[in-house]
Amino acid sequence: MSTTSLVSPDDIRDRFSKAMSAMYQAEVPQYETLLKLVEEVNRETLERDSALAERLAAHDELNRLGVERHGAIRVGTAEELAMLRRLFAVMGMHPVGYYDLSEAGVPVHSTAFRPIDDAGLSRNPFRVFTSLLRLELIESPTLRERAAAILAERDIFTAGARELIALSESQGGLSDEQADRFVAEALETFRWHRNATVDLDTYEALHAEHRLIADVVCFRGPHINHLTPRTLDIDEVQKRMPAAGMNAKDIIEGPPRRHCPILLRQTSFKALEEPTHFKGERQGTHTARFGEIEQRGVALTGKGRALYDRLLGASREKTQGLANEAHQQALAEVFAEFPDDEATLRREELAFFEYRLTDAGRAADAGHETNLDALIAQGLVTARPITYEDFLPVSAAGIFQSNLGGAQNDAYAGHANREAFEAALGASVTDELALYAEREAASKEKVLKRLDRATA
Ligand code: OOG
Ligand code: NI
Repeated sequence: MSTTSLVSPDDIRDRFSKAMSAMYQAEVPQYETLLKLVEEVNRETLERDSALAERLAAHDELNRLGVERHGAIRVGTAEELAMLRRLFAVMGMHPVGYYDLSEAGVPVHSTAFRPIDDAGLSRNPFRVFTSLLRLELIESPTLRERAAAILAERDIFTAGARELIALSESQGGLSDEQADRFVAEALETFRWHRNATVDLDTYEALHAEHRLIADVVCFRGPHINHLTPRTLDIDEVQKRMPAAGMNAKDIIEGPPRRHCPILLRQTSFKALEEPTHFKGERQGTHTARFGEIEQRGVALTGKGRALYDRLLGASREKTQGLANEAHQQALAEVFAEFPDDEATLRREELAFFEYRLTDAGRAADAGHETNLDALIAQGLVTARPITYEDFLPVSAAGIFQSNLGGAQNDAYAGHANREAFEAALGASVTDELALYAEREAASKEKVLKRLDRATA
């Protein structure tokens, strides 16, 4: 087969993320309401703040804003995780980052499947936060074995999905028609099933150990548990959620509101109680699915991240038990120590930037200047913040907990095990910091090379 007839993985991901969003809107009508609210606030924000609109347009962020989102799933076995890795690879999504949630009392560890190159990110940055249940952390051997036996019986992939994944691997991609079939088949894995695979007693026993275990073990597949559009003003969306009929999470996770946004701020509407049919003709309910919103800022370097982690830790006591507004206020006071202008963030190497030549830079025939600060001062080069494309473990734990009724088990803590996760995945996860650093370094090199040629 000639390669020209294959569609790009970016294109398949774009189709898949749209199909997933349509499915979730049909399954969870509140998510549709959330999308409308986010669109409305984004529109108002861009109208009010033309500088922001111009910046986003110049950074190719405006065109992806409407399609940008992430989702999350939870799987039960190494085989499921390894197959998902192959499924996501068809769409140009690769495992980035390792997140240990045991630290926060949730018995999972996770990665994010996402595009990694610039072109893929700007086309559609769809990411899926994927967690693997850690049965080994369940204390009761009977319950552990019962859960493992139930999981061993299910196949979360359709035969069609398995075939198309293998086909994509052997021919190096999919044709247009195969891609459409792949999207339809892959979607089946993430669909909600109102029929549990177990009886109510089993469900309740697993639920009593941890609500998340029941969520992963008792259903036919890893239903998508939320989708998350990107907002330009998370404080405003949080404020408007109740009037739109949504039960908003108590506080916004992540850093406070800032002039130069950093990393990621997130909030959600709480999971809905949904009627569920159990074996033995028993009716019950299950609470798992919710909607989330996120506001993204610049990616931080290791140094910036250490400062973020330290300040977040320092804020914990001061924000404990506060309602969102007071919480944000207290957080902002602690974060006053974090520089809030692009020049300082760059100079102190707290955040990652991408360097580009300005029009003047492209026309330059000035000397052999290699100092980027000097080139910026001369107006030949600009530095723009690189958007953070990943997740935050403390925030993720907050999102998990608010949707698990605050369930937390401290006995799970202290069990980070990246090697075990990678063994289950069948691959190593890419270090997210290295990706941003490479992008920054490559942009620097390109700019200096161009100037060097211009001045040679
Ligand atoms: C995942 C929660 C984490 C995020 O945005 O940090 C997450 C889950 O509840 O399965 O999605
Ligand atoms: Ni999320």
